[in-house]
Amino acid sequence: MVRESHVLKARRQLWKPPEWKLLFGLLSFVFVAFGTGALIPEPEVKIETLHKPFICKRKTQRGDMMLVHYEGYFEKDGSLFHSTHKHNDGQPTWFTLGINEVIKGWDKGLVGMCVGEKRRLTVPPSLGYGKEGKGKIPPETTLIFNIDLVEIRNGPRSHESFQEMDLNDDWKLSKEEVKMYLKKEFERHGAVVNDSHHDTLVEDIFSKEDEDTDGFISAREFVYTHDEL
Ligand SMILES: [Ca+2]
Ligand SMILES: [Ca+2]
Repeated sequence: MVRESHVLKARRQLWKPPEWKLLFGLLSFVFVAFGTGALIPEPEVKIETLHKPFICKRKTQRGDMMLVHYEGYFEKDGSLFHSTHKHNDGQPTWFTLGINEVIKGWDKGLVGMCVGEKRRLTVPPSLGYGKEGKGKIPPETTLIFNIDLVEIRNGPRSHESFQEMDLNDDWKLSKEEVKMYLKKEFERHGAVVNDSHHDTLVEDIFSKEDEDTDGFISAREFVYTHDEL
């Protein structure tokens, strides 16, 4: 789950929901680190490739946005609990890979996937909805997903986004570069924010992303910081 800082919470209160929604993708790299891994090895997600397209120009990596159709079943009795074909007005759904936006089983099981590929994931409870369950999902439930990848786009944490932000191509982001990018994005979405707001936001981003506190966000810090793997 993405946790908001107090600054982001303040932003959300200032802006109307549609603007917030647009900005959410951009700001999703502002999230808090999770603790170090557990001592007991986690059960893995089982990945089966049901269909692999002949041509594959690009494979998914962490930070990419993925558009998928999927069906979710309970392993126990094989019953369907969700289908984008049936429940989502028949529309596929977007998410960003590898940033805890979706269950861990998806973040782990949908890397290296091609457009047109179909996978079946068997997700143990610890990589799904855990001991608590959620909504229709009872506690301690193993889930099976059939997932079709429809489209890949550059996400906010992709190398492509990094390159766009890194104006002088030195493979690290200065505060000025991050500020320029935010300003451009805010303007593009029609949000009016004054300079001091940008500064606060930049400071907030650096406090979380600049792990070695050298005053720059390196490519590694940008793409991989706070990933659990
Ligand atoms: Ca730079
Ligand atoms: Ca750094």
